[in-house]
Amino acid sequence: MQTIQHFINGEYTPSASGQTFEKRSPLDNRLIARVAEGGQAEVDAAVAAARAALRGDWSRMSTEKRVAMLHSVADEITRRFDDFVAAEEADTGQPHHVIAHAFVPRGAANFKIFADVIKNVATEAFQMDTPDGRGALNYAIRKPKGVIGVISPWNAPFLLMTWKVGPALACGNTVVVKPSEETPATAALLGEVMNAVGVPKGVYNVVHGFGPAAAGEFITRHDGVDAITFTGETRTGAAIMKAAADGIRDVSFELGGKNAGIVFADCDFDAAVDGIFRSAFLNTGQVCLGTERVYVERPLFDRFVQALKLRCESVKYGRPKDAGANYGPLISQEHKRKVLSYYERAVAEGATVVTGGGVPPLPAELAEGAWVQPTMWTGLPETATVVREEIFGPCCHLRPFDSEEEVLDLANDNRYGLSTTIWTRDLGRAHRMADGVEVGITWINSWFLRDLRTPFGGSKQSGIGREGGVHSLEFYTDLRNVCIKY
Ligand code: NAD
Ligand code: 6OD
Repeated sequence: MQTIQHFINGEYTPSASGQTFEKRSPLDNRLIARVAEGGQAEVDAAVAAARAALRGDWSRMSTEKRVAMLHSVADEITRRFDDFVAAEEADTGQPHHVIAHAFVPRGAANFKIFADVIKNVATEAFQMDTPDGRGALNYAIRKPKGVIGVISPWNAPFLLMTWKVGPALACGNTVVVKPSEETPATAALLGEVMNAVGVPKGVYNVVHGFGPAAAGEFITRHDGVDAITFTGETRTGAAIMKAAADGIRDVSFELGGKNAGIVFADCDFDAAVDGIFRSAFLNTGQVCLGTERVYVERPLFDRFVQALKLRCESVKYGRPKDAGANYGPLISQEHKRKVLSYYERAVAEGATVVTGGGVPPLPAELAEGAWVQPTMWTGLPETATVVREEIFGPCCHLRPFDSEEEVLDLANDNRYGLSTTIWTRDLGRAHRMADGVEVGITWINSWFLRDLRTPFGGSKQSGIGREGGVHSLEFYTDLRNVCIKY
């Protein structure tokens, strides 16, 4: 069994109290690690290390050297690729191909893209008239914001944590990371990478532990933390915003979603079935950008439901590296209970269960894992709980529609506004729909296709701010104006 420690000031360390918590495998509920449980003492130590590093070698390092160092971080992640894949597989139980082809390579890319952004970005300048006719020049400079608290979730742990750490470090900040208690492994492993490539001590710190009244909250309330970037549930975002308000700390939030998939009758049918299947069931439905509400134009509805059902019923359950396995467990027993309670609620509220709805039959060695079936419902009104609330599991409700106007109203009738995937061959309609949906990210005839230079974030209650490319600089730097009188 593994022991996972904090990474503070360049060193792996246990908690001062000696306290640990259990990490169990989602595959079979086996105990796989004991993780140091951080409290105020560890957060204080990590913040002190991060503040000291801000004044040390890190702040004196030229941009060119910092950029080169972040490229080295990415290269070292690639060199240690198998270790990162194994760590993520152990924490999440997701299929090898998802982790190896999508999640871990993004961890490396998250350092490279922001290193390149910072190398190439310009700032604005304005020449102005003055009463004496001589004029003045204004120009803006960007400085690191300081110590950034990074609080990340469990669903794509390495991708989502590095998506924040990459730009934070590229902009010259230092970080204190609190990974999800469900997925501590890759954040810990990244400490080895930082040391291997010579990132100064204290630049990257990790404190493991829980959220409310624990390490997570202590970071958000710490006077030595200048800003908080958070990915997770909308409810948690509200709690963090309250904590950050006391210190007037800036926040960047990527929050929940209840995303609509919209399929028009003129779509490429096979591509749409495949796209909606991936968007609803990849990572066992634990993707913030995933689709839990599917609207299909009426002439296609029955055929579409049958085709998606077939895909759901042909998933292969298994361990990450089992031959052919393409479907993993949920992250934990707690999340399994939550998702199954929504499955029961759907039936209680009158859903027709097209497929799934429970726990799959599994070999004895997986029986204790956090497995649930991919599930499809039809027949519910838009007011039903499973149509309104984010479930974050492998399930979706499907409903027919008759017009663009109707489906736009249906799609927008939700407090969330993260993403939409729209399937049509009509270019004009694609543009009209993209213009009308109230979300931060729209995909047409695709899903989760990412160009890391683009603005990424949620509208309505799905987030605050945009990250990606130069947009990340708005949060991770302090933009200051200098006015020079001629
Ligand atoms: P969560 O909000 O429960 O936890 C996220 C992190 O916050 C964890 O590290 C947790 O320990 C910490 N935390 C919890 N309470 C806290 C508090 N009071 N103060 C400080 N930290 C606290 O989310 P989760 O269950 O880990 O992740 C799933 C959620 O994340 C879903 O709602 C999903 O939509 C969302 N998500 C959003 C995006 C996005 O880009 N918009 C991406 C991934 C996940
Ligand atoms: O691609 C990204 O940058 C990103 N933040 C993805 C989020 C996935 C949510 O589960």
